[in-house]
Amino acid sequence: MPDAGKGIGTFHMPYHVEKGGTYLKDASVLAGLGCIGRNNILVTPEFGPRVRLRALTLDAEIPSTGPTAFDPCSDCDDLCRKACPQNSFGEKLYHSNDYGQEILPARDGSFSRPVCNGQMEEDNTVAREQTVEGFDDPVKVIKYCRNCELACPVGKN
Ligand code: B12
Ligand code: SF4
Ligand code: SF4
Repeated sequence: MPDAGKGIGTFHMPYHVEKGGTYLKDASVLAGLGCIGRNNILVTPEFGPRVRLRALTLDAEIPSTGPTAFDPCSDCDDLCRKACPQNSFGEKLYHSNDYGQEILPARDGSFSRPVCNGQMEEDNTVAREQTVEGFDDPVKVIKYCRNCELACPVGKN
């Protein structure tokens, strides 16, 4: 609920899109934080794709910065895609005509959500319990694939 009478109200933004959350990458591009790379995630000039996004809804009108011209992918040899263990970008699955818009996943419509998700399921299966600082008992630590993120050279320096 908005915090009425105490300045600008805030609303909790659910994380998942199907529960009322927003498309965080698209919102970030529109807010001028970076661009969607050929790895289908937000690439920022400062940290490359190695960022995690959260949103808070404010009860206020704030003008959007708008997208920037930042585009590191135009001079890159697709290091992100080559690092994918599942070849999630191997086939063009989305076409502008079918999708009703020019903006497509991974720019050219080649990102396969089920194929990438298969890697996440594999990562879950091989995860083992480990002793972790701050926890009394061993906990299951899942090391989800981040190859398309970690292979990107942007922001590494
Ligand atoms: C569901 C989900 C998944 C699913 C499906 C992914 C998908 N693309 O659909 C699975 C489990 C496979 C997944 C995998 C990963 N995910 Co994920 N995922 C999400 C979640 C919850 C929703 C994404 C979604 O449904 N998008 C809608 C679909 C239709 O769109 P899309 O495929 O992303 O394509 C759009 C963009 O490409 C965009 N676009 C393309 N060009 C342009 C240009 C402009 C100008 C604009 C405005 C938009 C735009 O338009 C397309 C159509 O809308 C978000 C959190 C959130 N609430 O946003 C995190 C999120 C996207 N995931 C994230 C991450 C890090 C990952 C992984 C690296 C796994 C990991 N180790 O964490 C992989 C990377 C996969 C990849 N290369 O895309 C981060 C990305 C951070 C970043 N730097 O952008 C997010 C934002 C979570 C977070 N809290 O930060 N994910
Ligand atoms: S590795 Fe290259 S093509 Fe992939 S997101 Fe980074 S700059 Fe773009
Ligand atoms: S998270 Fe791993 S499996 Fe999914 S697209 Fe990136 S590199 Fe491929």
